Amino acid sequence: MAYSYDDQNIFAKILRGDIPNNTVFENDYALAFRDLYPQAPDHVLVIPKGPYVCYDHFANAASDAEIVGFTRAIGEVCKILGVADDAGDGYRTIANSGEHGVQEVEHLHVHILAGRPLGRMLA
Ligand code: D5M
Repeated sequence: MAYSYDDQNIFAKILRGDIPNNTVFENDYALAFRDLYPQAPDHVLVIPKGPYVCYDHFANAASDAEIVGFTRAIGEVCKILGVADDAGDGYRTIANSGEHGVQEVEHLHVHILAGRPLGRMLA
């Protein structure tokens, strides 16, 4: 079944400039901004600019350019946060999807958490 995208979700409004955000990085295909309710000293959300609900939607429907641009944005944010390469202390990426993934906002977003030991977490 295809995904239906609700363009009234909060991240669509951020992309349209209807509500403000604390931007960390932007390119043609992605926007990265600080999470409003940070769970770590650095907590950044990276979203594609296209209308994708979750990761599998994006991975299956987005163009190669969108996928590359989005992935590069994650790499750039890691550099900006100082967690890229061997020099950094590490970080965690999470993309919650659907009901079981407890996804609140139905526009794909990858969380990047850094700045403290994050503990072991697989679920
Ligand atoms: O996470 C959704 C995340 O989105 C959650 O960590 C809060 C964050 N959030 C909600 N509204 C905003 C705004 N306006 N700016 C920044 N961050 C926001 P999920 O993975 O869907 O549970």
